[in-house]
Amino acid sequence: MIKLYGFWRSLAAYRVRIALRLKNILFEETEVDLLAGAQFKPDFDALNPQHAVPVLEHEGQHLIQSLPIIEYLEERFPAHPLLPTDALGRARVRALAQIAASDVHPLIVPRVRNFLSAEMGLDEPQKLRFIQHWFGMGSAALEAKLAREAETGTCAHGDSVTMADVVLASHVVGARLFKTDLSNAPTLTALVDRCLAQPAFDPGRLTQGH
Ligand SMILES: N[C@@H](CCC(=O)N[C@@H](CS)C(=O)NCC(=O)O)C(=O)O
Repeated sequence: MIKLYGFWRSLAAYRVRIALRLKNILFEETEVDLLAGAQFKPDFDALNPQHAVPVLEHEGQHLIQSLPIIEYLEERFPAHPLLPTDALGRARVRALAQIAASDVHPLIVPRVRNFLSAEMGLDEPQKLRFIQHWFGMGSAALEAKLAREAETGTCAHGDSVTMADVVLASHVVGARLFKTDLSNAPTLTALVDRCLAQPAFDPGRLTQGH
């Protein structure tokens, strides 16, 4: 049985959960309470010295980083593909995914937010401004790409759900959690809202505040 080490408030674990569900892969989830500091305990450090979720356990191996985990699932469980068959398509899907997962999300994770308050002295409104700024920048770039490019369909790439939709869903759910104004990203929010209507994209408690 595949095991996902995740947390209800983790956008990165949410991405892997969506991919597992879209591929109909049975898994069990162990919660790593990030709010209680469980990511720093020795037993979790042994799994991921980066002290972050998700970690995916499969066949005795432990994989980290949501995008490589999704790519691994794609290779090991090819049914219900999350990547296009053509190289250009795969590059576009990966680029959309990385705008959100590699360029925006790392700026708003708990360790960065904690550093901003503990080391830089930012108060809550200042931290929120920082978070909304980066979600806004990423959303503007995603909107421009999605609105301009002919490859965009009812989903981010064509009319079938890909890894791009998985990651864009986590981006929009996160942006809304931090009350980012997304009114200038109608293409992005419309396609994510179509995804969120599917059971595989259920964000669970993620929408319940931060
Ligand atoms: N790039 C990583 C991000 C992993 C990450 O930072 N996860 C967050 C939760 S979304 C975490 O566990 N943070 C712990 C902390 O910041 O202390 C991925 O996509 O898996």
